[in-house]
Amino acid sequence: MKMKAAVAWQAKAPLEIEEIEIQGPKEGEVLVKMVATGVCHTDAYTLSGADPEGLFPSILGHEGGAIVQEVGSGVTSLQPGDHVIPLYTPECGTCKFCTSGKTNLCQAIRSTQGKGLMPDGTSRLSKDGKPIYHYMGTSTFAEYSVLPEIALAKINKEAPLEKVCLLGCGVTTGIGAVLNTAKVEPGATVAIFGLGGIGLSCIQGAVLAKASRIIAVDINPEKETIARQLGATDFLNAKDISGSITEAIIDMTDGGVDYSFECVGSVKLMRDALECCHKGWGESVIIGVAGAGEEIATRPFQLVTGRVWKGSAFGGVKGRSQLPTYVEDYLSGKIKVDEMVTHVLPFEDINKAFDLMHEGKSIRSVITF
Ligand code: NAD
Ligand code: DAO
Ligand code: ZN
Ligand code: ZN
Repeated sequence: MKMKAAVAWQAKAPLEIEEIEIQGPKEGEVLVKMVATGVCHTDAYTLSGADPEGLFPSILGHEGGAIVQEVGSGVTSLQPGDHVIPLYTPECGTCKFCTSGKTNLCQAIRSTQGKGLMPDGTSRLSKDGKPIYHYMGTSTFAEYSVLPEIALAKINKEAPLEKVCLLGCGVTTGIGAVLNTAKVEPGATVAIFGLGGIGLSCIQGAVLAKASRIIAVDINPEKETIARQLGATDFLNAKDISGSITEAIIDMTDGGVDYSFECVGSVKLMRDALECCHKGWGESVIIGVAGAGEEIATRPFQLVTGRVWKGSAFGGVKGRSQLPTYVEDYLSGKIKVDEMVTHVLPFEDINKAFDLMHEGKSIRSVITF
């Protein structure tokens, strides 16, 4: 069938709203109608050309809220009318990764997803007979998308999709990194670098973990208000610090923080985040995605003396089995999502969402269809 989609024809160019073709679901696949999608920095990163996995032309977007329209043969866990959140980190439940109890990184469809294709090695998206790539297995910047059953989390129908779409990436990633990856304990001190949708959600996670001190760092002074509203105890504008940000945080915390989170994608900041951690036990979690080919560095002695460097994808959350609980936590008021939505834009204005992000004016823009 035909649908409207925002096509990324090439890197560094605005998306173009086009009428394209989408094929129905094959075996094990599901057709969903998108109700809303957030725009995450990772979409901008891929569009910038810095993503080594970036493929063009493609339909970007991975923070969706949708309703099941049609299921392919063999699909048993979903039916038309179900409300779902697309998962760029699927959960098959049976692969070596899913059964390890050690990671949320299911690998069942990884090889084809990374090539912009469905598990059978083909695309369901095309324009005038020419294939268009899927993106992160989700492609939410379109009226419809086809996903494998294992890449859809069924959620409570009472949850507003134009809000809980942000649980498809930003909010879950930040909260999960704090609670699942770092496992911050009550009374711990925390530093968070970068206060976009991810970093602000780390603040929420740190509040839920009952951290005693939450130091929020950004270069945009306008982030201070929302950071404090969400529970940050301190705000540092990195541009105002005369010496190094690392020294400033070490001085504020009697030797460094217990946990830090890098939510920008800067390898320089990743080093700062590690080195502002306390000797002997401090742990730093990399969440930001760095540019293609970039590498992190520190003196090995930083690790020899007890600091730990780790990373987190989708907050360590298993999408099908754990994300529905995040939605329930939103409905009960435990998790804040509405506060992240600074702009709601019609699909036709999707490029404005990228402009607002680059200008530092938005936390999350939500696109409605
Ligand atoms: P965003 O653009 O909304 O926010 C980034 C923030 O960082 C902005 O507030 C900006 O002012 C700030 N910043 C920029 N340079 C800085 C500096 N030198 N020091 C301090 N602050 C600085 O981005 P987002 O959507 O919150 O995403 C953040 C990062 O997380 C991106 O790299 C994104 O690709 C990545 N990400 C990772 C995962 C994951 O699972 N690991 C998931 C989603 C996003
Ligand atoms: O399993 O090898 C893998 C890749 C899983 C993808 C995880 C991506 C997380 C970071 C990218 C930012 C997502 C918006
Ligand atoms: Zn994202
Ligand atoms: Zn799996």
